[in-house]
Amino acid sequence: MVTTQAAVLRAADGPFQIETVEVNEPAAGEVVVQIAGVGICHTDFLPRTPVAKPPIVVGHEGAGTIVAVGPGVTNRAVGDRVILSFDHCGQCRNCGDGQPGYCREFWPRNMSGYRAGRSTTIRDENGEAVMGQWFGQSSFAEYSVVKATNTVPVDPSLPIELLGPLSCGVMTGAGSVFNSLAVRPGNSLAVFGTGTVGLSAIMAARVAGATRIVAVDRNPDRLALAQKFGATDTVVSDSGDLTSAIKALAPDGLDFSLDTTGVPEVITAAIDALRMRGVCGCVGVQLKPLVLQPNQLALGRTVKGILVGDASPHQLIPRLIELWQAGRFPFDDLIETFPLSAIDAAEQAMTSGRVIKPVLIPKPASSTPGTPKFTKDQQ
Ligand code: CXF
Ligand code: ZN
Repeated sequence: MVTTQAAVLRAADGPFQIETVEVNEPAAGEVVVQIAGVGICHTDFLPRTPVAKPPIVVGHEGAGTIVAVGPGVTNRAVGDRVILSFDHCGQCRNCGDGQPGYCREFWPRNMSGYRAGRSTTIRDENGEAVMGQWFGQSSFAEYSVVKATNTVPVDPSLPIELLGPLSCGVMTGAGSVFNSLAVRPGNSLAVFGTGTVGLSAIMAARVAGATRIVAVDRNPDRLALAQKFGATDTVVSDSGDLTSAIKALAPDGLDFSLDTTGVPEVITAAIDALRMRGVCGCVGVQLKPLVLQPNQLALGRTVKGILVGDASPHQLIPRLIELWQAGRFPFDDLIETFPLSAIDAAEQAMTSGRVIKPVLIPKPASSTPGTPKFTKDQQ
């Protein structure tokens, strides 16, 4: 085990607490990563709902340097820079189809906080189990135990501390445009909600050659940002009837729409924004029932649910990095960094809308990864 710091959520409505915890040495097929930076995603707040019970270490957009490898790991080595991705079984039909986001074990492997078999990787100072496998990584910590297969290697010259969001929010938005909707040159698209997922979708739509990209949000500042990333038109969503505002821009409707909000009324407007045979992608986490109006789908329209942008992280993340290096996908403009110890302020900055993508830095950039001192695991 290695003794280290982690942000532990002990109560659904409480603050995160920076605690000294013990992280296991890696088991077969696992590696230990010293986290250089980890993005906060709204899904990390699901343990504030009845989804996963505290105590838990969340965090699922981690990136850092491998400091230990477990038995049987041959394709990763100490010193490798990696982005951490979600867990999947690798055996089921959808994993075999290159769609790990639809793994039949996605929910227990990623949302329970435990490894398959319910063992944990983190214990607190009293030796009590803390859920340590949130999305297979629990990376709001200095060290994360993760399966080698869930790590995506990256060039060591890149700013690793900023790359974690590529594995969830950014990949979800970009993948929705490239994979799920398959936007082509000349297409038109409306994106509802301009957080990380929506803005990444807008950047991807510009890359894909969409000629009309309508950004919709309540926040005019966000819409200004959306224009910077490629939106050609903007609609303030609480300034009246959304459907009429979009119809005024595109009377025949748009080829595609993408809802990132999960709000049923917004999804309804996203469907209404479509032309005949248009496709609406729903990537927002929907907490209430969606009620469709008579004939809303009758025009040959499709409504499609999307998880993690229908993406394989090993394929899409390297492509996004190439686009970023070419100056065509400036996802790092969405990021503001915070020390891990300022996690509550970072959460507040995100939920208030001031910051789009907070990234937590567990240790100052000057501290170079070292070999952690593992003592014998008691499990
Ligand atoms: C999540 C969204 C809710 C279902 C599981 C995947 N994506 C990223 O946070
Ligand atoms: Zn996420």
